[in-house]
Amino acid sequence: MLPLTSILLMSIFLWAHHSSAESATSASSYQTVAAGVGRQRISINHGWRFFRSEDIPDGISYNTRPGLPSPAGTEILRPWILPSGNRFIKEHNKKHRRPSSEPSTVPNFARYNFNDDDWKPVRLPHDWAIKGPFYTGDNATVSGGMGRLPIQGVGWYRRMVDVPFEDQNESVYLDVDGAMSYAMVWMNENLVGGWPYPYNSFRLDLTPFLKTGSHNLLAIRLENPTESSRWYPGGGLYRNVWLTKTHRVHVAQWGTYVTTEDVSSQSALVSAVVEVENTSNTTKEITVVTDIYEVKEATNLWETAPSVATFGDVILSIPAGETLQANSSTVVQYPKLWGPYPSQKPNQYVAITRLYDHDSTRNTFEPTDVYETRFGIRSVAYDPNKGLVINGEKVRIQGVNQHHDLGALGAAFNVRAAERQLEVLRELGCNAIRTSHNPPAPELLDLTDRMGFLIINEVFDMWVLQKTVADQHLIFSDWYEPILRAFLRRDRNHASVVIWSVGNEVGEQTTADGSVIAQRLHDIVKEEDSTRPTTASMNAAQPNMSFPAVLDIMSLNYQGEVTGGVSAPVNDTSGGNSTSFYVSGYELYTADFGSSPDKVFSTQDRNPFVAGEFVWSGWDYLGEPTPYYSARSSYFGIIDLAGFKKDRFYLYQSRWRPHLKMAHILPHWTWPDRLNKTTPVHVFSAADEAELFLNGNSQGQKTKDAFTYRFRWDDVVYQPGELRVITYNNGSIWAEDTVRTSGAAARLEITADRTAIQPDGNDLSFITVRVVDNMGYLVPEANNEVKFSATGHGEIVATDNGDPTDFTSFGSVDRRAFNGLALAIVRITGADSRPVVVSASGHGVETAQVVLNP
Ligand SMILES: *[C@@H]1O[C@H](CO)[C@@H](O)[C@H](O)[C@H]1NC(C)=O
Ligand SMILES: *[C@@H]1O[C@H](CO)[C@@H](O)[C@H](O)[C@H]1NC(C)=O
Ligand SMILES: *[C@@H]1O[C@H](CO)[C@@H](O)[C@H](O)[C@H]1NC(C)=O
Ligand SMILES: *[C@@H]1O[C@H](CO)[C@@H](O)[C@H](O)[C@H]1NC(C)=O
Ligand SMILES: *[C@@H]1O[C@H](CO)[C@@H](O)[C@H](O)[C@H]1NC(C)=O
Ligand SMILES: *[C@@H]1O[C@H](CO)[C@@H](O)[C@H](O)[C@H]1NC(C)=O
Ligand SMILES: *[C@@H]1O[C@H](CO)[C@@H](O)[C@H](O)[C@H]1NC(C)=O
Ligand SMILES: *[C@@H]1O[C@H](CO)[C@@H](O)[C@H](O)[C@H]1NC(C)=O
Ligand SMILES: *[C@@H]1O[C@H](CO)[C@@H](O)[C@H](O)[C@H]1NC(C)=O
Ligand SMILES: CC(=O)N[C@H]1CO[C@H](CO)[C@@H](O)[C@@H]1O
Repeated sequence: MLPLTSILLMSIFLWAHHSSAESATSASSYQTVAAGVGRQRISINHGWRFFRSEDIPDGISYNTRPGLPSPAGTEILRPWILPSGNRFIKEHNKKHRRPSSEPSTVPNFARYNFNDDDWKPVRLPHDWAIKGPFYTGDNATVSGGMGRLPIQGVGWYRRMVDVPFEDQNESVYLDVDGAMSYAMVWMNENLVGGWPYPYNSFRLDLTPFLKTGSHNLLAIRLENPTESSRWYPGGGLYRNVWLTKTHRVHVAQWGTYVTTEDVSSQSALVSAVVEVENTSNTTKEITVVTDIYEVKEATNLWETAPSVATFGDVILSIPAGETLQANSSTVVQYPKLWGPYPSQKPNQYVAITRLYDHDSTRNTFEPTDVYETRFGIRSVAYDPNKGLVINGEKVRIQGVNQHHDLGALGAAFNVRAAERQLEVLRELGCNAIRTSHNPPAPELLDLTDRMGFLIINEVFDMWVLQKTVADQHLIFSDWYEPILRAFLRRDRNHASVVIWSVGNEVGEQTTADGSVIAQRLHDIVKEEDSTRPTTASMNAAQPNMSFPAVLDIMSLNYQGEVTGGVSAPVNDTSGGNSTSFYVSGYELYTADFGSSPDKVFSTQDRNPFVAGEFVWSGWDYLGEPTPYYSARSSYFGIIDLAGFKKDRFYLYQSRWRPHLKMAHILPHWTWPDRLNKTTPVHVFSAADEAELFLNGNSQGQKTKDAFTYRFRWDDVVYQPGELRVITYNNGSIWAEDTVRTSGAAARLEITADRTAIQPDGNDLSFITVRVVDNMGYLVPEANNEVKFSATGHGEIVATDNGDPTDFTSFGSVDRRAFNGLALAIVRITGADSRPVVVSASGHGVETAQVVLNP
C-alpha cells in the first residue's frame, strides 16, 4: 500500500514553512493560514446505495442504441450531457449549449422522496457484474468475449453529500475517476451533466446545485449495453469518486503542465504552465508561486525544505468567470533523472503551486490554493536505428499489454492489486506497459512513475467504425475531442508516459478517410503535449499506406513473423483441446492471427532497429477467451488471472533478464497415464548449454542454435521419478532445475504475499494455497475443492484459480484448485487490531492456516 498523505495536511505544513512566498509578499501582510483554506479532496467511496435493472427502468437514456432497447417514450438526455465536454472543446463555436429548457422529467431515482432503503449498500470502487453468476453455454446474454458476466443494464447509485457551513462559499466539484458507462449525474434533483466514455476521468461542477447542510442528494445513473465491448468492461462506479472543494479562485482541473528540456546530469530546464480559474464574480489579482521539491524514494513523500528550484512569481489579473495561464520556467541544477528500472532510477520531483489573492484595499495576500504536480526530469528520444533512447541510454522495450480489469476483483480498481500485477511483471523483466486499449485508473500511472515502467497510454479501441454494434463508435463524433483532450491533460505530467496511442487496430487503417482522422487526433495530441510522439497500433499495415505516415511511431501488431498467412495456430492436433478448452503450456502454438514467442524473438533479433515489443498479454484478463469462447477469460497471459506464473513466464524471463541464473523445466512430471510414452521436455534459460537427466540418466547435452530460445528434448520416454537439468554458460554452471513425480494430495500449504496489511478495507493480502503430497511436492493436476474462511474482521473478497473455464462465482469462498493452486484475496475492515486467521480446508487433506496482522 502506498502511504497516502492528505494534500490538505501537507499544504498546511507548507504554508507555515514556506519562505519564498513570504518574500513575494511582505511579512506583515502574510496571513496565518487556518485549517480548511486551500483545497480538500474528499473520498466519497462510502455510503452509497445501488440498484440495477436489466431493462430501462426510468424512462430515460443517454441515447437510443442497440443492446439496450428503449421502450417508446424514453426521453433522450444527450443534449444536456454534451456540454460537460465543453472545457475540452477548443473552438468556441463547437461548444455545446445546454437546451433552454430542462428535461421533462426528473427520474424518481433522483428524487428526495424516493425511498432507497431496499437498495444494496455498496462501497466504491464497485463492479456490479463481477460476482456473476456467469452466463454459460451458447447464445449467452453476455458472450465469452465480454466475460459471460452480467454487465448489462442500467445502474443507479445514490448518497447524501454534506456541505458544512464553513464551505458555503467554496467551489465543490464531483471528480469521477471512471464510470462504466454513460454516466449522468443529478444533484438535488437537478441534472448536472455526465460523461459517456467509461475510461476517462471527469469533473462536474456541483456548486450551483448545493445547499449548506448534509441533505444534498447525489444520484448517478449508468447504462451498459450488451455488445458494447470486445472484452469484459465491468459495470458501475468502478474507480474512485471524490469531492474536491476549493476556494473560488483555484488551479483548474488538471491545470498544470510541467515539461523538461535540455536535460543532462548537469542541469535541466523545467517549464510550468499553471491554469488558474476564477469562479468568483469579481476580478482577482492572483500571485502564482511554484517551487520544486524532491520526492524521497523511500517514503514517496516530499519534504518542504529545501526547495530544489523556484519558478518566478507570476501575477495574473483574472476577470470573473475566466481562466488564465501563468507560464514560467526555471533551471534545476544536477537533476536526479527519471529513468526506467532496472538500468536507471525513477527519481521524481514535485512542483508545489500556491495561489495568493491580493486584496488591494487591505493590501493583504490571502492564500487560496495549493496544488501538487508530480513529474520526472528525463530526456526521451526515438531513433530509427537504435529505438528508444532515455537519458542518452538505449533502452530496449520489453513490454506487455495490460487490460484494465484485476481478475477476480473485476474492473473495480484497487491500488494494491495493481501494484501486485506490476511487481510480478517486474520480476519477469518487463519494463513497459501498453494500457490496452483505454486510459487507466490514475493511480496506475502513479505506480508506474514510482516503479519505473514505461507507458504507452492508449485512448481508443475504435473510431467511427464499429468493432461491436454498441461500442463507443456510437459517441466518437460527438466526444472524440473531449475524450482525447481530457485524457492528455490528466496524464501528461506522468514521467512514465512516453508515447500516446490514439487507436488500436482501428478499422480506418485501410479506409480513405482513416489518415484524415489520424491526422486530426495527432494534431490534438500535439496541441496538448508536444513533448511525446503519437502512434496507433496497426494490424493491417502496408508499406505504401498513408495512415502511419501522419503518426510519429509505427506500431505493428502480429506482422513480420507470419508466413503463408498463419504462424502456428492452435488446433486439436497442435496445442489445443476443443473439448476441455485448454491450451498447451509449451507455447509453440498460438491464436491464428498471432505468433509464437520464439518466432517473435527471432524476427526481432534479425531486425535490431525495432525498439522492442509489447506482448499480448502480461496478465490474463476477463473476456476475449481466444481460442475457446466457451470460456470466461483469456488464455494469452504470461501470468494467469489469479497471478500464478505460466510456464511461458520463464521463456520471457530468460530473454528479458539474461543475467538471471534461472532454468525452468516443463512440463511437470506426474503423468500416470503416460508410462513409456514419448513426452517432450523443454527448458527455458538464458544459458547456452544444458544437460537433462531422467532419474539420473542423461538425455543428452544440448546447445542453443542461433535464433532459438529454448532447449528441447522431444524424445524423452516418460518414467516417473525425477527430471533434472543442469545449464551452463561459457562452460560454467549457470542454473539447475528439478521436477519430481508427486504422490497423492495429502495437505494444503498456504502462504500470504503480505501478512501485515492495513485494516482500511482497501489493502489486500493475496493468499495462495498449494495442494501438496506428503513430501511437500506440488500435486500438479490436483483439483481439490478448497474452502476458505477468515476470522474476525477478515473478509474473503474473492477467490480464483486461474482456470479460464471455471464458472464458480469469484465471490465464492469455495474454489476448486487448478494445477494444484488456488487463490483467496483477503481484506480487513474495521479498526480492530486483533490478528485475522485465514484457513483453507478440503476433503481428505490437512487444513492450513495463515495469520494476518492489521
Ligand atoms: C444459438 O443460436 C444459433 C443461431 O441463431 C442457433 O442455430 C443455435 O441453435 C442456438 N443454440 C442454442 C443452444 O440455443
Ligand atoms: C461567504 O461570503 C459572504 C459574502 O462575501 C460572507 O458574508 C460570508 O461570511 C461567507 N461565509 C463564510 C462561511 O465564509
Ligand atoms: C458576488 O458574490 C457574493 C458572494 O458570493 C454575493 O454576495 C454578491 O451578491 C455577488 N455579487 C454579484 C454582483 O453577483
Ligand atoms: C503558456 O504556454 C502554453 C504551452 O506552451 C501556451 O500554449 C500558452 O499560449 C502560454 N500562455 C501564455 C499566457 O503565455
Ligand atoms: C499498396 O500496395 C498494395 C500491395 O502491394 C497494393 O495492392 C495497393 O494498391 C497499393 N496502394 C497504393 C495506394 O499504392
Ligand atoms: C492444425 O494446425 C497445423 C499447423 O499448425 C496443421 O498442419 C494442421 O492441418 C491443423 N489441423 C487441423 C485439424 O486444422
Ligand atoms: C481433451 O480433453 C478431453 C476432456 O477433458 C479429454 O477427454 C481428452 O483426452 C483431451 N484430448 C487430448 C488429445 O488430450
Ligand atoms: C514400460 O516399459 C517397460 C520397459 O520396457 C516394460 O517393462 C513395461 O511393461 C512397460 N509398461 C507399459 C505400461 O507399457
Ligand atoms: C560468455 O563469453 C562471452 C565471450 O567471452 C562474453 O561476451 C559473455 O558475456 C559471456 N557470458 C556470460 C554469461 O558470462
Ligand atoms: C462561477 C463562474 O463564473 N464560473 C466560471 C469560472 O470560469 C470558468 C472558465 O472560464 C467558467 O467555465 C465558469 O463558468
